[in-house]
Amino acid sequence: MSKMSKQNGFHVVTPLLESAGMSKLMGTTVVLKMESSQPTGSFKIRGIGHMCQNVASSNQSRGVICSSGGNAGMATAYAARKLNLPATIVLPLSTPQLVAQKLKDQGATVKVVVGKAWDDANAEALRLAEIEGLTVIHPFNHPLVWKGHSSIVHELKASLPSKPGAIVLSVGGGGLFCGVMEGLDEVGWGNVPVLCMETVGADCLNFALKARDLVMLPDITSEATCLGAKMACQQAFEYSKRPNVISEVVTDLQALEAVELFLDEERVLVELACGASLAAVYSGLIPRLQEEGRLPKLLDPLVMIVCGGGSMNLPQLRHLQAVIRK
Ligand code: PLV
Repeated sequence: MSKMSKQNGFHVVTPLLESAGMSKLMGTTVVLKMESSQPTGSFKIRGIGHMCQNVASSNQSRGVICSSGGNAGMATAYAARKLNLPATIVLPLSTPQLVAQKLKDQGATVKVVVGKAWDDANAEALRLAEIEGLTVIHPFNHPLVWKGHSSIVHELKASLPSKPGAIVLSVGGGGLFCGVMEGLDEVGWGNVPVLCMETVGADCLNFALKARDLVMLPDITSEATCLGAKMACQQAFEYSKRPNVISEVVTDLQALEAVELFLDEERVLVELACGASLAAVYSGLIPRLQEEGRLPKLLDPLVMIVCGGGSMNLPQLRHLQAVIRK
């Protein structure tokens, strides 16, 4: 392992770009934190890379295992390869085919379970970890993962001229959200409004908030499989009770339309999981929340965390267009 990767982790400092199209739509400056530019295509490398480094530095691991909807697995496989650790990635059946190939290309062992939700893959990963003596890398529920993700906020602090008017992000199990909240507290931005976006059928955080209890979704019915954890992590549920946190849900169609518009306007192809966040702008949700008095009128600058996603390419986009618009 090189000295540099030891100091800086495996992630890169991502570009922060002003979006002309979104700024025009919102009537305020919208900036894009381009996590799609990370190695393996999503923010996941921040937290997962940090955790894998921790595991490697203890010199006690025989290898790592990660259950994943796709991106956490790709980040684990990438970091493990750099650290010379064997990696096993367990995927649910719903994960697009292209992910398994990418994982194998990173040298990981891939197991696909029969269940279609991430939770099914997780049960199998825990079982295998026990039998094979592997270290579990959780895709979202671990303080080291949150710590790694919190670096996003430190980068924002270093490059934004002022405190964000709001931050928009996607929630699967809530790891990204926990990391951002931790980072906001650390830089003294703890009262910045945070808009948590999910898709209908992968909306575990919204479901729990409505129930006022950390309950489990009966099933994952969204095509945004990377948001498909049936239950949010406890820490995400705790953070979501803060008054500056808003939880909202969009349909798969709204997320897809956002992915398409983003590709047209910004020339970057992202996953539906990321489309959920982009839809907050493109579907008119943010102005509606402002009218309802749930978000302040002056948002300058509105930060969109473009979480990205490596489980997307043109054939996969065409597949989703067919399935969602059928
Ligand atoms: N995806 C996880 C969990 O899946 C995974 O295994 O890859 N945006 C993208 C592109 C993602 O891949 C994920 C998580 C999220 C957002 C949500 O992040 P989280 O889980 O930290 O809230 C089931």
